[in-house]
This record gives sequence, structure tokens and C-alpha cells, in this order.
Amino acid sequence: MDSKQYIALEEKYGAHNYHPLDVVIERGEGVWVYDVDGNKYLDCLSAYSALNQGHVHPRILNALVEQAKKVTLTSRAFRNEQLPFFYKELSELTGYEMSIPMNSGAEAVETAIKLVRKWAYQVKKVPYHQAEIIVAEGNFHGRTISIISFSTEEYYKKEFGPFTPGFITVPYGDAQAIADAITPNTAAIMLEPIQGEGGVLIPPSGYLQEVEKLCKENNILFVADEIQTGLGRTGKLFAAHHDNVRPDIVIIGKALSGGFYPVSAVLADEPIMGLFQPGEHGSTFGGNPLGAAVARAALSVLVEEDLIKKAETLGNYFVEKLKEIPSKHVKEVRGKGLLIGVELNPEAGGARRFCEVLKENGILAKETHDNVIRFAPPLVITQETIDWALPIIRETLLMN
Ligand code: IF1
Repeated sequence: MDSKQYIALEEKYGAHNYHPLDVVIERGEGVWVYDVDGNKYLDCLSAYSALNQGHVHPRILNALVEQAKKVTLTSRAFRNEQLPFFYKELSELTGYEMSIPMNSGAEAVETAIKLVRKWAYQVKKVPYHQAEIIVAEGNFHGRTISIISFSTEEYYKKEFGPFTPGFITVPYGDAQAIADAITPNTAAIMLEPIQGEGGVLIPPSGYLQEVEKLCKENNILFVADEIQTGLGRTGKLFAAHHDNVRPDIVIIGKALSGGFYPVSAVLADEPIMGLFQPGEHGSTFGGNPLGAAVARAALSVLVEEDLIKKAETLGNYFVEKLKEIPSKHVKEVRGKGLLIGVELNPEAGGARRFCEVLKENGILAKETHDNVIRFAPPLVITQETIDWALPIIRETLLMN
């Protein structure tokens, strides 16, 4: 079978909720993927930063296989011998006292929302069912009904109402707008430290610190969605660390499992995380021993291979070299670590056509928001590989 036949099958039997590039991947290793027609590509998307450790990392694979042979799922009706170490190692790495394990990113965001509301009623004494959470325009936190309720992207929500109330939207990067939106019922401010889907938007420097200050002054929780930006992607463990802020609640997912398996978590200290009581929240698969074993290996790879530092140095290098490309199409190159966006001018005809050409030349990248090409390779990439990619990217950006 060639890729055309795979694509035909998929289009016939699968929901059409995506518009993928037509490359049918069969195998991955490190930063490389191979398609069913025998072509090799550099993965510059990393499954939206879920593959920080690279494809099929041998140590994570080994953890998965070995744990799968022992026990995969116990449910939380019983305890398992992996979860305690997952909790402990995650706490030691991140500096948060406690965590709660989930599966998808959206589930962890929902979990954080529940935790924030619980805190509002128990601790801040907001009247029941009046808690407000301030969120940013252009946010992306997932696809559940409650989460799309506060999306500002028409297309994500238009035909999916009615929506969950309790969310107030303010412009991203504007601390004064947050100050103006605060009421006695404000429970939290939830933000991405860099908006990934929004187009790799980096807020003005000082913004996150001002948000933190507003939260402290007004007895409000600061929630950072680090699902995409966290775990080394931007050259720090968390993107919030660039601004020396410590959010009250941090949400992680994606690279927490090195791309093997959905594992997400919400982190907080005991006075907040300790509020959940038995029966108030849970998930059949959340905290299962297979996921816990995989996540433990994924975290140890981040640390032992010094991937956070690599993201910083190679990211700086990559951005500098991209900036040197004299393309009339490029409006701005921006990024932190290996989360890089190349924004094209509106006249460039959209980022998609550039991604199609990159694909033909062995590089997989994805457009976001029509005019931004995102480059976010696995953090295990080397400078030699970046140097291999640069002329191809250069040629592509220099086309008409
Ligand atoms: C898709 C985007 C990226 C996220 C942040 C929560 C979630 C995500 C900051 C939800 C997920 C993904 C989902 C994926 C595409 C992708 C994406 F373009 F849509 F926005 F990365 F930029 N918070 N982002 O980025 O996590 O439930 O998916 O595990 O296909 O929808 P999830």
C-alpha cells in the first residue's frame, strides 16, 4: 500500500476533524520520522511539543515494555507501586508539594478549574457557584465544552454551545486589563506563559510578574497552562521561570510521557491540592502504573540528557539563523528555546503552502493561525541537524 491508499481509507472511515499534511508516518526515531513510501523527514512539530525527548526514546520504551509486562492498570480503587514515585519525583523536579495525575491536557485543565473553584468556595469564601476565572484572548487550553466555552476562536465553538459560565476574557499581555476585570469573586487567572496555538505569542516582559503581583494582592490563584511550554521546551523547566514567577498551579501534559502515552498532571502546594477530598475528582486511567512508569522515565531523560539546557542553546542558535534568512515573506521570527514561530506577511499566501514545500524537502512543520510556521523539533536535536535543515528552510522561505 502507498500513502494514497492509507489516506483514502482514513478519509472514508474516520471523522474529518483534521486537515493533516499528507504524509503517512510509519516509524520514528529521535528527531526523524519515516513514511510508508520510504521517505525520511525531520520532525519539526514534535506532536505539538509532546515529543521533547524524541521519538521512541529507548529508555522510555524500556520503561513502557517492562511495566506493561507487570501490571498496566489498577484503577485508583487500589494503590499501585509506581504512583508514589511518580508523585515524589515530579515534586522534587518541579518544587511543587503535590500533584494530581490525569491523561489528556484538556482533562488536566478541567481538573485545575475544579481545584480553583473548590479553593474559591473553601478558602476565599466566594459565594457558591459565583467563582470567576480570568482567561486571555487567543488562549488554547483544549477541546472540552467548558474549555471551549472561554475560547475566543469562533471556529472552535460556534456550533458547540451552550457553554459553561464563569470565565472572563481579557486581552493577552495586558496586566491592566486583568486588574480592571478583578472582582471579589475572582478565583484565578489562567494563562499560557507563551501562547502556542495563538501563534507562539510571547507576552511583553514583566507581564507575568505583574500578573503574579495582582494575584497576591487580590487573593487570586495564578494558574499557568504549561502543557505545551513546560518540561524544557522553552529552555527552562517551565516557561514561567524565564520571568522568575512561581504560579500557584501549573498544568502539564504532552512531554510528561515523552509522547508514548497520554499523561498529564496538575501541580500545586498542599494548601491548594490538599482541598480535593475522596470522590470529588478522578479518572479510570489517571495515575495508572503504566503511565506513571513512562512519565518517570520521560522526566529522568529530560534531566539526565540535559535537554532543558539544549533547548536554550540550540533554540537561540536556530532563531538567530532563521533571522538571517532575507525573505520578503517573513514578518517576524520569534521564540523561546525550541518553541519558534516564523510569522509571514499577510501577502505571503499563508503558511500552509510553505509547510507543503518543506514536507516535499524532508521537513515536517505545521502552520498555526494561517500565517505562522511553527518550528519545535524534539529537544534531542543536534546543531548538525539544524545546520542540515537551515538551507532547506532558507530555500523554502525564499521562493515566490
Ligand atoms: C489538537 C493547537 C498546539 C495546549 C495547551 C492544553 C492543551 C493543548 C497550551 C490540550 C493542546 C494541542 C492539541 C492539538 C493541537 C495542539 C495545539 F494548535 F491546537 F493549539 F499544541 F498548539 N493546553 N494543544 O497546547 O491538551 O487535551 O490535546 O492533550 O490536535 O487539538 P490535549
